Amino acid sequence: MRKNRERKIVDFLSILESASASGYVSGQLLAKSAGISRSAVWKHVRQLRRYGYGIDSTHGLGYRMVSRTSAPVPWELKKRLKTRIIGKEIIHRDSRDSTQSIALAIATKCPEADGTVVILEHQKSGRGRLKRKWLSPAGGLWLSVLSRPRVETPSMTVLPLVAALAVRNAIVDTTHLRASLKWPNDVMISGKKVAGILLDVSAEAEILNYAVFGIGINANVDAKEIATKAAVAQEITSLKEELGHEVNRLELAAAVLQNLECQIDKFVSVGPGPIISEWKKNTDMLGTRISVLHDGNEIQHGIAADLDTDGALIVISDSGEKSRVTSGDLRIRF
Ligand code: BT5
Repeated sequence: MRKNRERKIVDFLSILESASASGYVSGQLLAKSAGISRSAVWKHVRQLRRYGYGIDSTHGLGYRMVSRTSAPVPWELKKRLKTRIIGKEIIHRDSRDSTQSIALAIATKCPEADGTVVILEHQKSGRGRLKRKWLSPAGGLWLSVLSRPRVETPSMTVLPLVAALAVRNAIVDTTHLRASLKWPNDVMISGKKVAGILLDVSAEAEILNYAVFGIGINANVDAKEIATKAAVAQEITSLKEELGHEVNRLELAAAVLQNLECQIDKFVSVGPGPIISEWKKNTDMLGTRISVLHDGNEIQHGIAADLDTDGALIVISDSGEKSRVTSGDLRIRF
């Protein structure tokens, strides 16, 4: 039903687009070319405007498309993707609870589904790690990707780093901002968090069944407003604030999906080595003093010395003792 509606709007869009190339097109002609009624033309125009297309309507002249959308709608996103698996199926909705719960439901219900992408314009109950809330107003890029990479369970711990690296690279490709990585799953700009990754996995015996990568990027949102509404534990920012103008979320989403597939493929074919070394090249935190927090309480501090081959953080305490940290949050100490 929904697929059918989407098909109709995409067909209408291509008719309007090609007619607009030579000026205004009358409602009557549009109706005739699309095989729909005049009132259906008006409904389609209203729908396309809601999706972010600029359509001018002038009495006596008709309609003309004046600008394309920058929203990550499936038909535009698919045109930009050169991926093999990720994004073959894209679900885009205005508002639901969380992209992660939708993608998880698909993962359990449809064992053949692989590469499915779920995007919401607004999440009513966005999730962070450890049952934390993730505020997700309109303007952000909130998406989940269902993936079934052939990896063995011991190397699963590297998956959050795979995704964080892909998101960092996508932000750099799209905005040219200087984005860096913070262990375990944050993307930072000027010391402030701009994006976070949530990973849910299911595994049987030694084999990963599926992974759902939840990706939240503060794209065109007001970070200060988010910070006052949520109990944010660290300074946050948005791409809009760092750039001084809005980012094209459609191009950003395409870059995220493209980079994610590329990093997953690399991980599956050559293992964690290249991921770990690229991650280390793109972080500012190695060599700095950090505190490791669990539930907001400091449990350890020292120098963030290195990243182990499984993605664990190696910390050297003041007394020179080396230890591995496999979970928690970090606070950089100055
Ligand atoms: C994360 O959690 O960083 C993972 C966030 C994943 C969100 C995506 S959106 C699409 C998908 N669907 C979901 O329901 N979730 C995923 P965590 O490491 O727990 O970070 C939470 C902390 O990040 C907060 O305490 C804040 O300090 C900070 N933060 C930054 N931007 C935020 C935002 N928009 N909302 C809430 N907290 C934010």
